[in-house]
Amino acid sequence: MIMEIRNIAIIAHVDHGKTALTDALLKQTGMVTEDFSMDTNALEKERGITIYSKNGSIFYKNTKINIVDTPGHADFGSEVERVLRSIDAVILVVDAQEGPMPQTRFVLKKSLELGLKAIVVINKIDKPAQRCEIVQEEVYELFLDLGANDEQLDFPVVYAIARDGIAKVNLDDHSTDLTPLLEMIIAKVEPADADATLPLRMQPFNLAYDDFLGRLAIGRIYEGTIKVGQTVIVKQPTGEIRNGKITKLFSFKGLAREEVAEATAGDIVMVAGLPDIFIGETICVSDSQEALPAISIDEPTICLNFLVNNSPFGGKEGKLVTSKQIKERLQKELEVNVGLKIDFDSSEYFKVYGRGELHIAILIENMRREGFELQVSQPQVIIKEEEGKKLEPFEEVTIDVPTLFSGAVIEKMAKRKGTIVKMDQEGDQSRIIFEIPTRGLLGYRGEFTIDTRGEGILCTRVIGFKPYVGQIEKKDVGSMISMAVGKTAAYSLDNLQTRGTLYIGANIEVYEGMVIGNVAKGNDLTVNAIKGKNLTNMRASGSDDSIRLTPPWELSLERGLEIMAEDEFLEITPKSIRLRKQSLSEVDRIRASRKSN
Ligand SMILES: Nc1nc2c(ncn2[C@@H]2O[C@H](COP(=O)(O)OP(=O)(O)OP(=O)(O)O)[C@@H](O)[C@H]2O)c(=O)[nH]1
Ligand SMILES: [Mg+2]
Repeated sequence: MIMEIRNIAIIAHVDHGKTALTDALLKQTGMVTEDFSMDTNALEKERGITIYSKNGSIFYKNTKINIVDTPGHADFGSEVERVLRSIDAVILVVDAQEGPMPQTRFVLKKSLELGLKAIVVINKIDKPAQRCEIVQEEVYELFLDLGANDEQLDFPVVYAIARDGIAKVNLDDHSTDLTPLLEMIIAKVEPADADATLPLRMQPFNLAYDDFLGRLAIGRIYEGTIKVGQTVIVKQPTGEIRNGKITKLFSFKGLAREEVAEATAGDIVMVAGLPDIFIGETICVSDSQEALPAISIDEPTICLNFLVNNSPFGGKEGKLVTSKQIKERLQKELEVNVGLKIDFDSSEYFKVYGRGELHIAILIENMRREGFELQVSQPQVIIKEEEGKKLEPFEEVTIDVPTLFSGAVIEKMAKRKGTIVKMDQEGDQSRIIFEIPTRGLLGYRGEFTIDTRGEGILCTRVIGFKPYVGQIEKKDVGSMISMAVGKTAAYSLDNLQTRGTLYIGANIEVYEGMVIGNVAKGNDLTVNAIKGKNLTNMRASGSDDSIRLTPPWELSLERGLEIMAEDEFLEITPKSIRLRKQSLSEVDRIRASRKSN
């Protein structure tokens, strides 16, 4: 018997509870055990965020519901975009306190444009500061604002405590599980359009890899039936074709893949046997069939260079260090990371284009965990030229802060060429929306956290390219650079820490040209950090042991990317993150700066 199929994606702003909801749906339908979470990747677990879209399925009342959980962070927007074409409706989760946020708008806009209908889940209704009614109103306005048609505007609403696996249709209903949401899905999401009699057309939206089977494509069958052993044609959106053969076929049961002999239109399945299959291509059976519309993904906004680590400490800590190894790894990444672009033309570096600092940072973090060593240059925004005019990407930044700190935020944002679009105050909390060139925003997050004592929330959304705004002055600290090779001495650091913030503590190996801290006032400063107390001078008071250093502000990958200057490289190894000048000796630096002026 063929079951009815419903295909849905869960979308929302970051942290509004998509994964909690997906997990609870899987648990309550008996697909996974109690302590399971869809955030299975090591980095996802560590950071408590979703990075990759993932799909699974549940069975309810003789219906198979394929569910795609998506990430909410703006940098992973392409992970959402690529799945939206393959599903029939979205569950839009909105936090009952925060209301619609920038990424709510982004993902809803993409969904509405594709003609998808939504079920709105107002989540976290257990929060003491929930504002369910107002939030519901705001969601309606957002739909209107984004040009939803009448059918889309008529969205059903479910209230939820996703964390506890509870959903209800009316706020004062009594409910102990997600049945009301499941019923809503069955009632409101149309069964997958499934004409099994037509010739096969299937489109992958995700790729996976298996040591034995090679590349796997996860996609939706739009028409027809797919069978193991079948000869197929792969058609690119441009019309080019190649031949292939399906060697294995899997359907999803919970998160497990279940080998099947055939699958029919409407379902989401995984196929093996097409070693060069790519996202957005069409798997079909005859050249006369039209390719399915391409899956469109927004353009990257920032870029930086990846290069071999040629620092004096290069090659000591990693096992994959050559240009060839880095190139192969980046080529592999391109197959699965649809928001990424890479230019391999230069012989000295690979130019990597991404959707934001976190998008790039996750790639680098994965690489260092695999044993790679590399250097990267400062992230730069992508400047376009259109009709002789220079254009740069702009972002809308939504900031929630205690009103006490709003002055400091406005001042800093103005300096970085941000302008206020809207300002609201509720109690002693303020929400300020700015428009700012991405270039101005780069490097601001760290300062924002300090300026708002960690109590502010900042989220962004790329709004497109606008005329270039000219020079932006934002860096008012210089770099403190080691002039010597050796181990840092507490005695020297004790003096140096009065000049700025140190990135390293005592007894750390440094090299000439390595950046060991910043200088609060003024330009770069070359220093000696390895000089110990002069031991022959017996009258010198105090010993190294009595020196109490302020704990260093240690560089993480993201901090490094954020604070690094244009003439620096961030050196990344499985064990260390170091910042260095591109020119290691002071003489070379002076020469280089003369040349560029
Ligand atoms: N109070 C409360 N907390 C919840 C609820 N649902 C989820 N949370 C918490 O909210 C946090 C974020 O939940 P996630 O499910 O990871 O959010 P997400 O939308 O998947 O986040 P990203 O995938 O990173 O965008 C977690 O700490 C959850 O425990 C809820 O109904 N009430
Ligand atoms: Mg999640």
